[in-house]
Amino acid sequence: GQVFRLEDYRPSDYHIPLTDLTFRLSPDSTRVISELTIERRDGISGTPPLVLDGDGLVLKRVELDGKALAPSAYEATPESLVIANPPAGKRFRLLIETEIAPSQNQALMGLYRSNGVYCTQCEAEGFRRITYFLDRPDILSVYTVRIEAKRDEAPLLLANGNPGERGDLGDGRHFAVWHDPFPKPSYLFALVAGDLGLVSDSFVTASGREVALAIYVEHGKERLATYAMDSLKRSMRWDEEVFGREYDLDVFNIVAVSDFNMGAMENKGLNVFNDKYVLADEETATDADFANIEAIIAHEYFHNWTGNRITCRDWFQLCLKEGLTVFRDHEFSADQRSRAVKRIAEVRTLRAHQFPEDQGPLAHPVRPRRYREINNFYTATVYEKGSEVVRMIRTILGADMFRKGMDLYFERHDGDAATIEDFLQVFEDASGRDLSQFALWYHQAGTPNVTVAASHNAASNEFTLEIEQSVPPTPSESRKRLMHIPLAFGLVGQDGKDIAYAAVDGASVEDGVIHLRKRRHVVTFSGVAERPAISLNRGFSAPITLSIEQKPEDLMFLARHDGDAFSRWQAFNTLLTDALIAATRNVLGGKKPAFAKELVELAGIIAGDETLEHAFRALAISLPGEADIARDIGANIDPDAIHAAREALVGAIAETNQSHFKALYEKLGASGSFSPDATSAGRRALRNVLLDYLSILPHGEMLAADHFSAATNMTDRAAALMVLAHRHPKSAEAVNALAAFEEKYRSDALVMDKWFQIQAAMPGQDAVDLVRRLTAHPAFSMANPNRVRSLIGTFASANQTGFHRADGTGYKFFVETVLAVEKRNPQVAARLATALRSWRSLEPGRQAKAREALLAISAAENLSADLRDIVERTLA
Ligand code: HT7
Ligand code: ZN
Repeated sequence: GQVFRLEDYRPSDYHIPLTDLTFRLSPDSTRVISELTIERRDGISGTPPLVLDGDGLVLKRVELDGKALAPSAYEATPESLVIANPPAGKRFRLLIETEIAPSQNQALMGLYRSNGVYCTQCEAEGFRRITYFLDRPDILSVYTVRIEAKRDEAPLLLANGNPGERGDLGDGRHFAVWHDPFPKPSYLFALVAGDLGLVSDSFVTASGREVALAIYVEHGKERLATYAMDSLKRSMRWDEEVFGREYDLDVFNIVAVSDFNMGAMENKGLNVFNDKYVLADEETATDADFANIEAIIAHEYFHNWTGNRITCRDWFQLCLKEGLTVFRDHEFSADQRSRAVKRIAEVRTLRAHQFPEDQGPLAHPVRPRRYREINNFYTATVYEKGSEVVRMIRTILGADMFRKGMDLYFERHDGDAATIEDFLQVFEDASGRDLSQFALWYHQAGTPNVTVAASHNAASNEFTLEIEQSVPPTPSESRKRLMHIPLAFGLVGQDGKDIAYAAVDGASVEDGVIHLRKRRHVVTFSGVAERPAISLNRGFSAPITLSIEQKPEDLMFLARHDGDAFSRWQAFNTLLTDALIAATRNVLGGKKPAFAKELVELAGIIAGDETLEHAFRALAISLPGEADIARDIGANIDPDAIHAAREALVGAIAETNQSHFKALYEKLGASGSFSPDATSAGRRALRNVLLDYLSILPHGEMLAADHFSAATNMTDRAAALMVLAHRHPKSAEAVNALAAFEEKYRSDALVMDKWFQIQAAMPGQDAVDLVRRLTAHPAFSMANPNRVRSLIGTFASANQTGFHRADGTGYKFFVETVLAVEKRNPQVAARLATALRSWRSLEPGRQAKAREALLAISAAENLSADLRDIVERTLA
């Protein structure tokens, strides 16, 4: 396939200042009439050919300046429309009529139907599946859209911008016109037409303008959009208060659809959402679902300024909008909830998804330099590491200077299709600082490692850190340059307080941050009388791995006393990880895993520490997952040994803290009335982690069954079901609970996704047969991305022992399924296939079988560009 390169970027010869679209909607044959005002770019000499992008299009008519174009004057294929000799004048009008079949569109890109609702998804290159266009993000156009449809089939007609004229067409058809005054790229185009229920509200902006808010959902589900609406209003206020950004249209519409390739889409004034991230009540959604809804509603809303008003010059700049918008939604959630707990959750996600990407064959810079399939670059690196890079800019500049830089960005680039260079420049200009070395975070792939050795000289009252940075090689980047790494730190004294030091030598240290720029720094703090415990990378100030020899007693101390909540969590997590790695070694050596008494007792102390938030305690005592342990072991992975080691530690902690945990579990008791707020959710989280521990003890299945039947919300019910299914799969309690859940929720697709997920993650040999059987369940469908991700995606990415079964049957099933999904939806299939990206870390037997599976996919006939790209890079 074709390779696209950053250095090949050229501005287009033509612009499209105005785009007028008419849609005559019909499921099998929709007509799209596009009337474009086209302008030659200043400075272009002659009349270069006009080459418009298409994808699977059928051309019906083409006119130039009101006259039919002679067949010899253009060349149309499904993939392009070329006009060899456009008019010599500066401006001309081109009319293009295409025919498309939304009902046949299973890839869910372009115009398709979800549950009878017409909807669109145009990012990244879906607009070219609707009409021929300069389908690239630097072509900004003002759109006017007229939609015509049968009134009974589609009483609701929506597009971007503000509503205009509407009326009857006779014949049972009607029309509506929408106008979006803000020039936008084609990827932000959207249209929705169907019969949907409405939740409406309004918002008055800081400058006093009233905005009509609407969320459209399936009829009868309006009540379930309450939390989403509340999240939207809080997001709008927050962006005014924290970034000085106001909303700019008269209306803001959100539509929830049940077939969607990703989470949601920020189309100007008309966000389209996967209904999973809109619909929630306590009966059907977990606390995690509520938190996700809040975060994704905010994320898409924040795109209005970071993505829409200022968009990307080309797709290499994707992180310009995505990394920045993730940073903004992280900050929003931190302000709405507990900042410390939010930060820990972010870091866990980054390590679980981005670190394996950065450390495997699919590694790429936050701003990639080449791609074959842009859909495969909506990655954890672009999004999550992209957000970490913005966070580091704030750490380096400080909050005030960062805000000045952001203000300058909005002022200077409003209406632009911008680049990462533009973004970095505003911070340099606002602060006067040089960010050229820092810019490597955008350009260089791989997770930097920082090695630290500490020593204390009691005679001279000096404390010294020897720090070294290295960046491991990644595909096509064997030699790496030195990075600017902002390392937040504290020296913690015996009273638990940070020690003040007199002076520093060897690196620049500002406001508790060591700025590493060289390969090696020897940093000496003077005036340090007692040996401190060193707390490093506080708040996870840089997305790195740290290698530091720390005494277990120092980590124990930091786990109790570090003034930085993130580092306190990290200290205990490091102790748990070290213990689990040692236990895995024991299992592999045929020995029984053993754990330090102090460690298992400390879990009990943290669980009961009333000075800490419940949610923090829940996170702290949750053991690293099997995939986390595998990642930290790094090579020669045997998932069965890891599973056995982890279960042994669960057992050891549960036994030692049995009565304490039981009392705490009782005390936390079932709640009264439900609230999705962070404090209530934290209480439930702690109680459910305690249930997980207690369930491993004798009669644990009975406790879990009681928890299941007493549950008054989905958080508790799903937690109990998971404990039963994973820890006591053969028990009557598990069988009954799974059946009861299925019976109760069989007609609620989003709740059934939880039922699929729980079973897909059941550890052990039997999972593959179970998952295969479940693909025939009436609630499952290979055509729906949410179902596929819940059952197949969970099995492949969250079931270490089941998927990586030593005999390779997990992989065989995976190959069949990925290829079946690919026939309909290449994008979803390609994403599924990334589950094998860490195959080289497996032990040799599994490694060989995983490789065979990847080869089997790559040998399949008519492989899509999406899947081929992932599989070939994974094998390379
Ligand atoms: N910007 C949106 C990305 C997206 C997307 C990309 C490719 C294919 C389908 C898609 N749906 C949404 C989502 C976001 O980051 O806000
Ligand atoms: Zn986004």
